[in-house]
Amino acid sequence: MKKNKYIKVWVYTILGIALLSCNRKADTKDIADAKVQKTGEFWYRQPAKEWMEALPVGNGRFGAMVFGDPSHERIQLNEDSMWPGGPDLGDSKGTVEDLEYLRELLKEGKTHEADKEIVERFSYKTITKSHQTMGDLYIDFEGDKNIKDYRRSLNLDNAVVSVEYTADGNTYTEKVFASAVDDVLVIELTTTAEKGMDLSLKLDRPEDHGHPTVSVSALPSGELSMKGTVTQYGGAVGSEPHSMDYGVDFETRLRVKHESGTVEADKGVLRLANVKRATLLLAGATSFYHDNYEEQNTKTLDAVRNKTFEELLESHIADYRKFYDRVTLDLGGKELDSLPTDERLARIKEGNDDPGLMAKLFQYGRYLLISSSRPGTNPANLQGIWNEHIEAPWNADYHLNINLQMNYWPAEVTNLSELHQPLFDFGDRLIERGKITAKEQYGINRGAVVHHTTDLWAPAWMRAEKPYWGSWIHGGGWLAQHYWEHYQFTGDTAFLRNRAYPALKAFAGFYLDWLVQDKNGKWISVPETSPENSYIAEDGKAAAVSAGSAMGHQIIAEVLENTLSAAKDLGIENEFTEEVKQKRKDLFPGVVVGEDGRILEWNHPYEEAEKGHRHMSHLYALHPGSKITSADKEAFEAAKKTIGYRLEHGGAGTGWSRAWMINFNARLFDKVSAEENIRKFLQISIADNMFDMHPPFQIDGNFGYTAGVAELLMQSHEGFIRLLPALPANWPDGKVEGLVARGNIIVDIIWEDGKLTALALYSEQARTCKLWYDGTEKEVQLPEGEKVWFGPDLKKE
Ligand code: FUC
Repeated sequence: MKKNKYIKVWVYTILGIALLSCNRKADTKDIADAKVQKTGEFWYRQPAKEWMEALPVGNGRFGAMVFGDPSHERIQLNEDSMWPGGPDLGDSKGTVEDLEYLRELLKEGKTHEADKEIVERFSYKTITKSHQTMGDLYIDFEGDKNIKDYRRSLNLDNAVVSVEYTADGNTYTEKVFASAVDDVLVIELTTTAEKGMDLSLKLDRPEDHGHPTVSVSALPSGELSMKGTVTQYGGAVGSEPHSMDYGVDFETRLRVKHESGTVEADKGVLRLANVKRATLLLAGATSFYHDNYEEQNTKTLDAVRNKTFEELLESHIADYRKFYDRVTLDLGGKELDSLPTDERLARIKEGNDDPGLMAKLFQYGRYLLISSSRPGTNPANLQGIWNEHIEAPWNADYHLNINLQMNYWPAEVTNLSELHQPLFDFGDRLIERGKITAKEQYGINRGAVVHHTTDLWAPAWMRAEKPYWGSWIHGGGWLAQHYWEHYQFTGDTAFLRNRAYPALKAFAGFYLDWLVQDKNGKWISVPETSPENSYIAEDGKAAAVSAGSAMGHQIIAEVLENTLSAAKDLGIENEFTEEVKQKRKDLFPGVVVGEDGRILEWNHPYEEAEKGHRHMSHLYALHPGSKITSADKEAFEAAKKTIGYRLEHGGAGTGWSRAWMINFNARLFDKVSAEENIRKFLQISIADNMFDMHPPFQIDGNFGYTAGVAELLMQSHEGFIRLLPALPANWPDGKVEGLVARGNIIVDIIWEDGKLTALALYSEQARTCKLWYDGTEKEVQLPEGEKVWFGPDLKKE
């Protein structure tokens, strides 16, 4: 791949954009062809039989899974605020005395009692609520069709799902997209058949333990309306049996536009006869966002009344590409694009290579973030927004001991910084609740604590039926990293002042009062756990709660250090920062290398109950933290050993754990393991619709993979830009454009035979920047707002 070829692609790109923006009425084909296709599509020769074969669309808040069934089509609907429960905080659990008691137990070595007491005394009994489906749109086509040449696809360049087939010499099409600009789900059905199509449209929603959850009616306007309240039957742990927990109210509204034929409402079903083309417009709103959510749907649908399908599509694509087009990744392998995606995946499972599909999977992570997290929406949950359940696995909630954070690992480095915003909005709500929890549960008045799971209502309390997974206090400390990194990447000082510093200060404040001094004068965190592992206590039995843990101290160290750096950049120096400095200085170290050369997971060299545990918490400082680098040889080597040991004992078994492993491999410059783990990720953890599987479906692995691929190509956490630090050998030639390095530097890299051939850097501001490639270090000057090219020797071209 030569630079001039690369420039040519850019010229086409610019031409494409110009074409898109010129003021003429475009038709669908024009729009799709207007630009050189970059990533292409996932495609299949058959409809989805299972939900995990269906294809997702979303506008950040509202979306769907499209099955593409030509006879009985199912469009499963989702909205990100479909939760039971409400913003009531409920009773807090635990007191300062309880905390003291627990610390005493640990001092006396009564670990098993501590495990029991922490749950008894602190665990809040209300269960985390489950995110729920918004229901389904069913499209039933009448008559048998002799279907041929069936094709179903998700175009990643345009964010459109398409279905196409012929029957009896006529062509049928379906196109589905979720527009963020117009806030509607759009479905277009067409046929070339002279007599058109006969079909019926039905909205429905699963029951909650036998209780109906919606009522559907045809409105005088000819629209179909599905209304309900999100419920959670069986409510809360410890509540009355059969009680019902009520949550947000919602309405889903369907309007149909059609060419030729007729549309009639018949008892909550819309019947279309002899239509040659129909555009279905769906709006979905809830009381979480709008007091009058029905009126909101009317507004939404009225606003698009006079827009044609082509106009809706055109503005959808332009809006989507604003984000998506910022990054391209070419690893070759286009020749396999003629094979359906499920066949390509099957080939990988048989041991074949497919860098082209690996590149698409990278872009899919970006596609999924654009589709499930937009400014103003809720953050992407364990399933993004895509969930067909009333009670989803792990409630499709927000797990804070890696999962929610992993969702946002690709946000900055893959040039989607704005899409990080929902995490900060949610984080700020958690901080408010976490201040109350800190005060009521632990008697700490100057800070916030957030435990390990939460839901739409942002409770910060401890929910720990089992201590090893629930009694963990660093959900907030880990989130603080994201506030800091957003500032590191963007340099946005207003964000630092108004959002990041207050967040850091809240968690640092909590830690200052939480830490206790051990007999050597070191500040330690008690009680601790190492998610979600246990250790073998002195009596040979597994225990979870401990005095100190590697991850706890690594997170605390990071929060304290970032608080100080933030304060410095803001010119803040006071008693608080002085105390942070002191406690950081005497904090018990988070990275301690044991006698066998591995990093200790707890303060003592305990044996792990699960040696191959999926959580590799004691490597937080390697990734997503940035404390362990090759500059510290001992810790760097110990990290390698720690990973090797986990893997030898069956580690990285779940999708997200494997994705984390790829990020570790990148940070350890281990391209051989990276190649192997990427292959295993696709072989074991990727479903036919390219969703990550824990199993079951969990979207964190998709996002973690995308971040991992970026880290293999470029890193910037060491104060300089490291180029191609761990390029897998099966990606010998390639090109990446638009990655972002800390300091808001846009990085394009071209490589051949595994060697960098050209590099381009762009910065809005004139600045100095340090580069590293293959042992060569160089300081370069970047002019303001101008792309600069460098050769393999890092000299300007
Ligand atoms: C964490 C993990 C589990 C799962 C759950 C949603 O608790 O340990 O593997 O991913 O979150």
